[in-house]
Formats: sequence, structure tokens, C-alpha cells
Amino acid sequence: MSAAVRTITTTPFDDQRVGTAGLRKKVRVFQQTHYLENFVQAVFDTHPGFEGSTLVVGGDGRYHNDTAIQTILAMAAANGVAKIIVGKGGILSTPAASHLIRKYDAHGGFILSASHNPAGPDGDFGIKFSIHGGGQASSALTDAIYARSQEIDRYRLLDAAPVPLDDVGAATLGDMTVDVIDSTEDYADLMESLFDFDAIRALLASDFRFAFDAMHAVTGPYATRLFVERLGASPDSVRNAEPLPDFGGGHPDPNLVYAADLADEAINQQALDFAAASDGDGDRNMILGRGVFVSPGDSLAVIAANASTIPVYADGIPGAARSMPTSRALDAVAAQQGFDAYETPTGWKFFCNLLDAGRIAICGEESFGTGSDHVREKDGLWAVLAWLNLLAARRGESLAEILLAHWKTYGRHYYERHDYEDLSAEQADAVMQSLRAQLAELPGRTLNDLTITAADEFGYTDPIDGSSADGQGLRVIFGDAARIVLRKSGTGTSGATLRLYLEELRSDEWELRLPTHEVLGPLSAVADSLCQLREQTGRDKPSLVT
Ligand code: G16
Repeated sequence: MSAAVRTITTTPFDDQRVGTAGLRKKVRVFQQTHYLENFVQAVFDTHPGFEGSTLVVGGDGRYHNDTAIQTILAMAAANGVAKIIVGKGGILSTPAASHLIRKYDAHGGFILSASHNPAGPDGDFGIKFSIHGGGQASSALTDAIYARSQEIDRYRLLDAAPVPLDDVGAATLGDMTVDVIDSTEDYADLMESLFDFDAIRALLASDFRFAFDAMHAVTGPYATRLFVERLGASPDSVRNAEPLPDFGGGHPDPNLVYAADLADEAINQQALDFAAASDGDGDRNMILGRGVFVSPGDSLAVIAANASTIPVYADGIPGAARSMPTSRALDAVAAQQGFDAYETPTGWKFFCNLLDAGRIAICGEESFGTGSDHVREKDGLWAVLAWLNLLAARRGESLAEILLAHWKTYGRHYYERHDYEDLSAEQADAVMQSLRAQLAELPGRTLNDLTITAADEFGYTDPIDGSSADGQGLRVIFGDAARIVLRKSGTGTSGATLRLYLEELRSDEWELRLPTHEVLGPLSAVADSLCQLREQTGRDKPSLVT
């Protein structure tokens, strides 16, 4: 009996404009009748080419993942999609989904995730649409999807039973084929094609103490496949490996605050030579060595500086990119090594044209994201393997020694991000406005012995397609010496979050191993008074420092 396509009448929701990385809301918002359906139909109505196409669908396994996937399957079948590739159990990490879109030449994909945000009935949920090539939809496309969502009056759905997703195999839904696959194999094959697995295997077989924390999120099965099955690490080196719908009640944000136990073991107890963690959907990473934390900006710079140790970049890289708030450690490497460096707005999608055009091979962000041209998303496990590859190539040197050698060559960009969470939109705007209003008169002023050389609101023109993005954050630049950046987060699900980014370069050898907060304390005071943070927010300190 063939299933019937139903056309359901609906009315618009006014909050379906996507943020930095897809539409992120509380689970309960997504559970409203028609909410997810409206957004998905708006995508089908806006982006051409779904008829007869192949799509990839999966998510980070968080609460509501399975329900949302069944909705998308039924809608895809009703909208003429020919085939959907779904991760077993509905699970796909964000980078693995990007890889599948590329490998199977899919028209695009839906990735269900709210990244590192907590999950569960009171937690967060999200959806992002990726295009052919595996990158997130451009701002022009998401603007068009939003416009469509504001006039939507119906969506199409196939009336059919849920498709079983727990086992690998093929099923049909109306005229559509549903291929349930184990994406850990595809992903591990890709990683094996990029890195020197023999050298990493030898490193892990030595007395090298290694741990990876999957934080009960999506990377557990991928990490087990890679580190244990392909690289011979002991099974207990992959921790919290089982993806859970509530992430075990944790906050799968790999940083010193939310992965504090791992950090304590590596940094304070010095009980691990190398440790790493990844986030809810597997695109973020945190890197630790014995006694040291590698800041995301440094991680990007060190990987780029040593790119030729990665077999696929043995002949060097054409260029690398960072998002504007990310530390300028990368720029120092590019200047010395002679490759091109690009500065883009926050959001991985801004790297994609540069990657597609072959202008850059490596890119990264301060928000614990690093990646390369192998996919069009950041990739937590790629970054871990890049570091293992480097440690294997420079066997005998500890991670701390590699970092110190890097700082001696390029200087050290001390870096901190101060988040002010759950502000009202008015408070956040008032802080932005008070700094914005001073920008024109700041150049030339000397504060705390540092002279401001430029102050502006960052805007970007894409060098490949000429598209532009304005209002991407406020910058106060003290030459190469220091920088203060202020912007509003585009990923929150309640209230407004302000991010204050502080960076200061130190190059003398005695200054390379100071506590970060000690170096940045004076700059932090300058930033607080410039932005009038206390006055405008009533807060005397940030909610989170990373
Ligand atoms: C997303 C984006 C990143 C961005 C980060 C933080 O990451 O993909 O490009 O740096 O959000 O954005 P914001 O500062 O606007 O909150 P993820 O890992 O959350 O998908």
C-alpha cells in the first residue's frame, strides 16, 4: 500500500532566522506543533534541486534527535527527495555529515545539533542545513529561508510509519530510499587518508599516556573506531564514549571549565602526555599536554606552522584563515612562512569559499574549532589527530616543549574570552553602542602603555564571490601588540551573550610562560572601562572565562 502525501496548513513563527550556525532554540520551542516542519519546508521551498536528489540526515544524538529525524524523513519523501543517507541510530557528527555529503555527492543535508549546549527536555536543540559540498548554507540562503518561513502556509508530509534506524541497511519511505549507514567507517577511512597512522600507532604503543573525552556526546563511536580499533589505543583511553540523549547531564563544551576533570589530570596531576575532548556534535576540540593547555588560537597556529608534517600537506599549504576574534598567532606564522592569511567573520561558513577555491587548507576559530579542507565544517577529531601526528613526527619532544619552541619563534599571543551570558538584548546593545560610539576617536590614544592604532566595526567582503557581511564585531587594535574585540554571540538560545576577546603578544623569552590572567589583567581593565561593562550590565565579572 503506498503512503499518502498530506499537505498540512500552518502559520509562520517569527523567530526562524538562523544564527551563527543554524537555528538553535530550546527543545520546547522545537516541540511546538509545526515548528520544525515550517523550517524544513521553508528550506525545501527556497533552495532549488531537491526533486530526485540525495540528502544526508543525522544529529548528535541529543534528546529530540530521533523524533526530528523521522519528521525530516517524512517531509523529504513528500517533497520528492529520492534518497536519504542516515547515520545508524540517527547519529552523525557534524564533520562526518559534511564528509558524507561530499563523498556521496549529495544535494545537501540536515544536521540536528545545538553543538555544545546542554541537552534534555529542558535543554537546547538545533538544525542546520548544509549545501552540496558539505558547508553550511550561506547567509544569502539563510536569509531567503527566513523570508520564506515568514510567509509559509503549508507543508508536505508523507503519512507513514517511522523508519527503523537502529541497524545498517536500506528501507523505503514512499518512493524514497533510506540508507542507514555506519558513518564511523567512512570517517575513519577519510582520516586514515590524511594522517600518518603508522607513526601515530607507534606513538600510542609506546609509554605515551593518552586520553580522549567524548563527553557522552557524538564522538564516542568515532573515537573508538579511530583510536582503539585503527590506532591501537587502549579501550579505556576513550572516556564517556556512549552518546546519551542528555549527554549524561553534562555540558559537552570542551574547555577548562566543562572538561575540568580531564584538564586537572593533564595539567595539574601531569598524569597524561596528551589529552583531548570534543563537544556535542564533534566539531569542537580542546587540546591538553602534560602540564599545559593549548589555547585554540595557539592550536591553529602550531598546526599551521607544522602543516608539512601532515602527509597531505607535505609540500606546504597555500594559506590559512582564522575568524576575526581568533588570536593573531596564525598571522605571525603566515608572515614568517610566507603563506596567505585570511581574517573572516565568526562562523565556519565564511571559510568555505576560501576552502573551495583552494586559497586555504587550514582554518580555525577561538571557539575551540579547527579544521582543514578535508570537509567544510570544523572537525574535533581531525584536530586531535593533527596533534598526534605532530607529536609522532617530533617524537621525543613533549607537547609543552613544542609549544614553547613555537612561542620562541613566533611570540606568544596570550588570549582570553570573557562571556557575559543571559543579558537582556538592551543591555548587550548598550555595551556595544558605548564602545561603537568611541571608535572614531580612539586611534592615537595610549592606554596602559599601549597605543591604539585602529578601531573599527569589522566588515568582510568575500574575496571569491564578493558577498559582504557587515557589523561583525568591534575591534580596538594596539598594532601587533594587543587587541580588544567585542561582539554579540549568535548561538545562544536565551537572552543575549556578549563576548569580550583579549589578546596580547609577548615575545621576550622570560615572558613566554606567565599566567594568562596575569598578562591580560591590565588589558581586561582597559576593556572593561572602554566598554562600560559594569555600568551597563551591573555585572562585576564575566559569567565564563575561556
Ligand atoms: C558555532 C560556529 C562557529 C562559531 C561558534 C560561536 O560553533 O560554527 O563558527 O565560532 O558557533 O559563535 P558565537 O560566538 O556567535 O556564539 P558551534 O560549535 O557552536 O556550532
